[in-house]
Amino acid sequence: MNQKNILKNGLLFVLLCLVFACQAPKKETGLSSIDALIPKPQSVTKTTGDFEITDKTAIYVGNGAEESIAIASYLAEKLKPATGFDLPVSVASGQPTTNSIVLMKSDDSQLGEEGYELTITQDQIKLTAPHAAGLFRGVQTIRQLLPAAIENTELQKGVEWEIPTGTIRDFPNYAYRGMMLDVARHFFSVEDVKRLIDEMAYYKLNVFHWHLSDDQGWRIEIKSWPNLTKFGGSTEVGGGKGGFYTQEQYKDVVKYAAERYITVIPEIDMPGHTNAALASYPELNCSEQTIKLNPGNEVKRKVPGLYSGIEVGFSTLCTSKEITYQFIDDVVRELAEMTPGPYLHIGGDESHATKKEDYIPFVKKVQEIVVKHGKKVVGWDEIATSTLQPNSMAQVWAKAENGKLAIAQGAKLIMSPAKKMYLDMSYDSTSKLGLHWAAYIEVDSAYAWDPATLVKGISRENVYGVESALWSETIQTRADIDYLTFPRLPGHAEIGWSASPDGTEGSRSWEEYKLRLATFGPRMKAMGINFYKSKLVPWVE
Ligand code: TNX
Repeated sequence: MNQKNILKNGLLFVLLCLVFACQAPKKETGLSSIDALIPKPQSVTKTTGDFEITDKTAIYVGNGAEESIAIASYLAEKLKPATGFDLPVSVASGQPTTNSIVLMKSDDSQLGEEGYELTITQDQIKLTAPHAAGLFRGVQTIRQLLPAAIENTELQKGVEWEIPTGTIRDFPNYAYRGMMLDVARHFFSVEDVKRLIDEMAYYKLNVFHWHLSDDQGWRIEIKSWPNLTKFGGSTEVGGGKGGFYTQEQYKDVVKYAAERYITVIPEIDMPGHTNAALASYPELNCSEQTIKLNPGNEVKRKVPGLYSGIEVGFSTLCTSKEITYQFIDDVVRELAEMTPGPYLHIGGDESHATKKEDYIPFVKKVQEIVVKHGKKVVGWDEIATSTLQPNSMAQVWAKAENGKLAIAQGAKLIMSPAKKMYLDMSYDSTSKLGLHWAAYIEVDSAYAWDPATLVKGISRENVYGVESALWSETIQTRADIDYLTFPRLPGHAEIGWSASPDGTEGSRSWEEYKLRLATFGPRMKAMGINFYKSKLVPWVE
């Protein structure tokens, strides 16, 4: 054949393939579940066959540790509604054999704090991990290996609850994989927060960052400063009634998260983003404030009123008053007392109303207060313009330069670049929810990048982890949270958990990932998640 003919035949072949593919019936199931896991495990070895969960399946824990029993019971509970099976959980005496799911602690320390190994044969599922957190992460893999119908809350008849056989060995790339929810711009109930925590757990996230205060609302009860919630908690963006969490509710959420091996990091944003506090306690203001709501619309008054707009950067605590630090000390003390996790987030972003020469010593002082109360500091990237405490971390959202300042001080970074990880950015110009000051973020753009190569001068060893951020100016309901969060969060979860094939942006393949994500359509649907049905994803029906 001459060159022309080769070209002609090649073209014909491509054309035929295209026509054929167009006419092929839509695949119903997409990839096998073991090929579709999100986040992608470090290693998967498939064998042929299936393990089937039946009403005779028993769950065993290999040793009596209370935590393992709790995780096994969590699994049984997750399996119950759709299958109708009430699988017994018990401590194994001897070697459990056929038709069993076994959870066991191992001394495979290579797997680290959250790693696990899953060995599935036709007779048995064996989940082992050196720590309880690993067993819990492995249970999420078991859920994802089952048919999507497993996530229904109603009984599903006629489904074979099969899991493909093979071995999965898995552990996270980054130690910190978080999500932030802003409950200040709009308030969300304890129930909504718990649901989000459940959704995070499914994708193996391990940090819930709770943005508890801002200009529009103060959402956490502080017993020594009761007006914060009494006044500051009484509104939200758009003028709705707002709300706040009692300390009991806060502790309940912390416990709920801990049962899912998720650490809560509470944030009190300061010195800016503090209008709700300033309106609640006049003494936190400097004598007179110029409140800039819009350029050309400047108001001078002693104490600001409550605020329900969405402008940023107009408020500041009075950094020169002693009472301000008494206030912060009390807030940090009460928060630290009910937060078992190691970190408190001090905000520090967009303090445009604070003079630079006041901001720098302020951030330094606040870190000292946090450390005095036994916690480490996380703050938005701006805090790196001050002197950081040895264990403080900077969360890079806007300025990579600030990230580099933090690195130069020996600090680690949490990567939340707004152009990639801000879940409040709209998908495209037709999206009805969200803002777009940083970017429109379609599902592919949220996924195909790498935190260790995004910015020159910030590399793998500087990055402690990644965090998705959901600001709530434009969202009010659980369905709204879902819509902006899904399906971008699974992609972010993978960026945090799964090492990108060769550490470069290009090696995280959207073309490969989108086929896996497509199989999560039915899963999200079964979970009742109001996700955005991006046209870029070949959703499985
Ligand atoms: C910037 S990100 C903010 C928030 C807004 C958000 C809206 C950051 C540290 N500050 O106050 O809610 O943009 O996208």
